[in-house]
Amino acid sequence: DYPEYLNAGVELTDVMVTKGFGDHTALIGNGRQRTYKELTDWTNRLAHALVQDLGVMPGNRVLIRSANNPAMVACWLAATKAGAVVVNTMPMLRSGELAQIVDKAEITHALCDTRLMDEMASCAKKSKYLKTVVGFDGTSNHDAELDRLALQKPVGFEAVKTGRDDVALLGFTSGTTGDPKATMHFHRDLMIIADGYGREVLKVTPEDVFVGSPPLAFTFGLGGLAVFPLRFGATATLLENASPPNMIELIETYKATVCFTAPTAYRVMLNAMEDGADLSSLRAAVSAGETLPAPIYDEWQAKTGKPMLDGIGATEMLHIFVTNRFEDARPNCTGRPVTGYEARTVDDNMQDVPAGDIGRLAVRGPTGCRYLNDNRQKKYVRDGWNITGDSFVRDEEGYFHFAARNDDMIVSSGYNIAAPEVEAALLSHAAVDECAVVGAPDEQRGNIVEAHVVLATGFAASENVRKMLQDHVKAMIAPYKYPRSVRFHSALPKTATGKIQRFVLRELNK
Ligand code: 3SK
Repeated sequence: DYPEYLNAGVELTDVMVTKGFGDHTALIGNGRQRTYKELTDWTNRLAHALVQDLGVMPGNRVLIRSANNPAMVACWLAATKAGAVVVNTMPMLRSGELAQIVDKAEITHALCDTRLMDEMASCAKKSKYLKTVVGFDGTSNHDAELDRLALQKPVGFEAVKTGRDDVALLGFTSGTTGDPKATMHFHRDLMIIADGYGREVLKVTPEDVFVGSPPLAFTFGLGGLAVFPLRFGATATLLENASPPNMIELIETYKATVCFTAPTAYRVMLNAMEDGADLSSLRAAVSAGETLPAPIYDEWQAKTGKPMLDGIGATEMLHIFVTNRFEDARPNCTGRPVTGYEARTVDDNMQDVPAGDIGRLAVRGPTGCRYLNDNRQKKYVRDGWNITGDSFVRDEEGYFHFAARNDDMIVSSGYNIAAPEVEAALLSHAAVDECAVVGAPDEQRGNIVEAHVVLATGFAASENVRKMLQDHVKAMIAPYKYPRSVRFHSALPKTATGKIQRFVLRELNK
């Protein structure tokens, strides 16, 4: 029931001022705080500059390149107000990766933090689409071309009257396979994730202060660190380098109440609590992007008295669609669908598998899944259901339990072994800080279970430690699942969004 004409940029700024939040702090970052009124004026001036000086027209695809900071949020909102279709990108992308996005999305304009201009400029030089690249000052000192243009403009801007089903955003999947897909999201989708997950599950209020690590370029971050806070008059804190110590500092300084990050960061925070870090202001700890190991869930509950909210989302669906809730969160459980979404576990023929069996997770809901110009649509969307890359078990009560990424099932001597189960067993040993389990080719068994382990401080790689971990797994779960191969690393390869790149580990055996 959203109005026929809806502009998400306006909803998250001007409308919030009209609702009385003008003097409330909207964004904190790079040493500055902005109220909703200041953010509204800032985005309106920027929108004028985009339209008048850069010639942005409704429907143009505008790329934004930045780390998480208030200026990036302002550019995103301004381009949205101008009716553009925005593609937010991560700062670490190189010109070749930017070129893939520019070509796929037919980007005409790029707004780039001046500190990240080199790769953008070299991408633009070779592009047949991208004609306008303009710098903005990510440090919020208004000391770049786009800022100077904006400063000359009035604070009132008549936003483009976009339809609620006009495309506002293209989300690129992280592209670990090297062939990224873009998913289209409408103006109304941005409202739906806030009014669904944000309102129903997180119960956001204007008193909330958000903190977190996912990049705004990843829709997990855009929702958690911009859309949810701004929709409800709350405050978002933004970190260009969201290491756990930096997040802890923000939580302590601003008494943050809601945190969005991945399990590995929560593990570091739990350790920091032992050394006196005060995270008592947090009322919601949202974990997604990776499976949440039960020991982290349990320790968080024990130390804070509150459950962690594990959830699964997808760029395809814009945000989280199955989640635990405060009222009935459980360890080793991802919960139930967010209102408005339906989830099933299916076999290869789209038939429901019985409760208790592993099946492929399929989801249907109002925010997806629509790929841009991609014939993989028919592979990943069947009968209106998006087939995710994950296998889950649905229990009798309708709760979903993660089993494995579809490529994380290891078939060894005819046994189906879910790699995350072995990972959970390893993680329950004090010697293991992080681990990833993959299948390694083996002549006799087809595959063997191979564990890649980062040891905790105080433990060193040795034959004894290897044997100790193997025995530990044999004692925890069916012995045939133990890792016949254990390899030690100082760090595991990860994507920009913090997901362990298991394919890189698999490559080690090729
Ligand atoms: O689970 C994820 O990877 C995800 C992706 C996009 C948006 C939200 C989430 C949690």
